[in-house]
Amino acid sequence: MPTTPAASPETGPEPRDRVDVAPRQPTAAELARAATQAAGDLLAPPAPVRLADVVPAPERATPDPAADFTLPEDAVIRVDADPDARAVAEHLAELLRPATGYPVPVTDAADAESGGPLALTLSGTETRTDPARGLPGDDAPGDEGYRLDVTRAEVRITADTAAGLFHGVQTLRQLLPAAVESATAVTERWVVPGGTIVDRPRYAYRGAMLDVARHFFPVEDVLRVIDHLARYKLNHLHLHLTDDQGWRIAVESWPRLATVGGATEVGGGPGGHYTAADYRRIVRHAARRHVTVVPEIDLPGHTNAALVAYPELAPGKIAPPPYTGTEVGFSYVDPADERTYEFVADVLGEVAALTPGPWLHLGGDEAFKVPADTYRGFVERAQALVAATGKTVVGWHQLAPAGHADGRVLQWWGTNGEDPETADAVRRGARLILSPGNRVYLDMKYAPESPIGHDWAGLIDVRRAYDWDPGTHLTGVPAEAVLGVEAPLWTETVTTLAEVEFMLFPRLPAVAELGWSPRSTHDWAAFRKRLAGHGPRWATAGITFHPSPEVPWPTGDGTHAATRIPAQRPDPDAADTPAH
Ligand code: TNX
Repeated sequence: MPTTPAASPETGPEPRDRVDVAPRQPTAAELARAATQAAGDLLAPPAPVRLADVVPAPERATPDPAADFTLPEDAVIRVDADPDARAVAEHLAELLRPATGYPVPVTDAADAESGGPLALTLSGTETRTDPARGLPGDDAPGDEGYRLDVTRAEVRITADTAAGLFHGVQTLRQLLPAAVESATAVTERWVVPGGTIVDRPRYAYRGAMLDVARHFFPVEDVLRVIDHLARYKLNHLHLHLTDDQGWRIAVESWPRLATVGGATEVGGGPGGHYTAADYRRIVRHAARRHVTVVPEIDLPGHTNAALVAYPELAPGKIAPPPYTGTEVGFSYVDPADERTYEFVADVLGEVAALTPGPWLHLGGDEAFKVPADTYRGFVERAQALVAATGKTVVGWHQLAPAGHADGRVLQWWGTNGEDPETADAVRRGARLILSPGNRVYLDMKYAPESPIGHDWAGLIDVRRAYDWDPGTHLTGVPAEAVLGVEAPLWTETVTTLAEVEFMLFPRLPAVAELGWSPRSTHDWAAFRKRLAGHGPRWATAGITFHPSPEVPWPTGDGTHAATRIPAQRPDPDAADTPAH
């Protein structure tokens, strides 16, 4: 892999070029697209991939340079006759066919003789169900782990579960040349580096959040975001479905929530909402990629859109005007009216029924106008209504002062690693998802000149997103209480899929590595080099990304891409969302 970093990890990145501001301000989409295109142009033809180049870093990788595998044109994928495993094999075939142009048929074990040289094997459920083993032992892959063996003769992925096979497939994808990301056939030697990877996640919950309320994103955009998560072994997509500016999920018993409450967004655009069928499509696409959807209905605050649709829910019973600005904390549903709890029960019941995953996110943030005691009472009733649906409560850490509910999970988004109230809730049984605002808030700008984003939690470039430890981050919280990490993307300033991608890449893979890789692999200097090899993959896949100066992207003439960060001038023809 070419590594010609101009900056050492000790001294940090070189200062960026000054960017002149054009007299006509280009749109954010134009800027993001132009920056990415220029970054793509700077990327040299990638060098061969090494077994240790995978992101997130595997638990163990043992290269065998004598065992490189080359994919033959007549390759067949052989898989166990299990429907979920078979679906993973089909997924692998779909990944391989466009760029290789090979037919890549899938066959199950019944006619194994004819299959190979790609094999996906369920090692049997015995490692999970054998009571003597209990939790995954030293080598057991567990619910999501896998083993990948690459020899000259074959590539074999073995796991206890289809999820494990799926993660193994994502690893294999990264071990193929970057050209595998091409949507059309290319001539390439499809070499996979020889050796063995044994891998499993550090945390069970690894997620990202998309705010579809501030700006609405159509189903297709959400599906593509799910694909991005899956690439990096993230397994939860949290959808922030409701806020002051829009209500995005159809609720049959309260139809005006979507039809009226959904018809607005930040900046005055038309908004939109997901029908039950749309939402099911999202959930299905996610499930096929072993991603669980976590729906959030934000209560009792962040509810202006609901109040516009149903003034009876408003304190004072007067409809507020629709809101398309970006302030927070002014709205709330009337906690003193029993009708509010009927509304909460109806909405949570319908959303729960549409959602196969175990979680319902109650929001709970920034209800500034609700007095503390009233807020606690409201949350305790809402938590009970979640329990009545059979789901487990997730909520922003503002829920902490309310009584514990069985299994409840708090999502911490503070910025200083100190929060006695949250630590106390953990002592009472809560587990935590860590989303520290100053580390993983993907709506923060990378740098002062970033075309979109906020900076209230600071500027977050790749190193800042990567270089912290979820296990020790919050004072007074034991490592065992941490269920995982999640990177939220709020969309007050984010309006298109290209802008979503610009904010996700390259920070999302950094957060994914915190969630998946053992702490022993954590190493910024090594990570930035591994990550650099992904630039050509994103460029090939048409994924918009921020060409961070902290990452030694491979360049044609051996210079560091950061020294040539493009002046962020738009290419007038490049404002569209990239095709994929
Ligand atoms: C805080 S974080 C919010 C959101 C905003 C975000 C902007 C949280 C739970 N609430 O309502 O969109 O800041 O960065």
